[in-house]
Amino acid sequence: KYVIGSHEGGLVTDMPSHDNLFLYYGDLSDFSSISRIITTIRPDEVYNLAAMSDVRVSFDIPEYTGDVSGLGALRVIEAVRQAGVPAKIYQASTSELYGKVLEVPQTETTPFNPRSPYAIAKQYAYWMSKSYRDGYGMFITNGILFNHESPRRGPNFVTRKITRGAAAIALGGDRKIYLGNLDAKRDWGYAPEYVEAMWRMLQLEKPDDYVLATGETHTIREFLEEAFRHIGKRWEDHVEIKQELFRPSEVDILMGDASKAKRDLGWEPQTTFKDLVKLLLDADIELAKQNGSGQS
Ligand code: F7E
Repeated sequence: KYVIGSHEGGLVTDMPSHDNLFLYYGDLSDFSSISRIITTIRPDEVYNLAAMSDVRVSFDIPEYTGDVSGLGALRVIEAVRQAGVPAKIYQASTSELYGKVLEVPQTETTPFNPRSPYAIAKQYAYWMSKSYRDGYGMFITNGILFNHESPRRGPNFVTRKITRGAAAIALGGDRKIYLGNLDAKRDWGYAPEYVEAMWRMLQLEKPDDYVLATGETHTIREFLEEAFRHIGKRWEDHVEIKQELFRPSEVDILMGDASKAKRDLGWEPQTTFKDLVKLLLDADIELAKQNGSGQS
């Protein structure tokens, strides 16, 4: 619900602020709030990273997801257009657009085949971005990001769910981790590297769309194996499968080819799968220690 800007007007007063960072209250489902912020700040760059981003939850609240993740993007773009601000816009597109994939690996030219209300909302946002770029000549770029993880990942996503659980177990907690489909394959990268590439996209002369991915794919089971290898335990002793955590329709395999980003942005991911699992796990072990052993 907060929009970050670099201008003091309309500041949210109950949030901590920093010398060059100001927070405004806004809501993607409310055009007037977005429009007011854009008109007040007159930004040079807009990064629309807001969404109802939990794919499984999008099956429970499809209408809300369409409103925020789909129409919400249109509200941002339209607010910029109406304000007449020459802002460059980054739209957070997603590998979920590929859905039941029609090609492996996926590139910027792979056809979309979305399988969830989340992915369909994001497809609307993707095409709106393209349409305003072509129709109005606006600088709008779609970053088609494959899964990007960090210690800040919400605990409802699979990587964090596993590393939080494994950290608690490592510190002696008697804990079960409840999971759904372990066979799905994901291309997981390290989020800060992806954010650097988002910024690079907006420094280009001409807007375009870019896949950001590592080019490697691993099952959820492999993630579990790697995390539990670090703590010297067997994941099979701590994981229980729950039917309700399966999705009505699954995206089975995601694996991206980021050659275009390498060519135009000079971007290449640095963090390997093994490094990523270790980094996420170490952060959760540290957090669990601070919160008291096994309590994270
Ligand atoms: O699921 C499987 C699940 O929720 C990954 C979002 O940021 O990345 C993210 O979407 C896989 C799926 O992420 C559990 O079925 C098994 O196959 O961590 P996730 P996601 O759906 O890939 C894309 C790029 C986005 O754009 C999204 O906004 O893991 N899985 N068991 C599970 N997943 C969850 N969450 N919880 C489980 O218990």
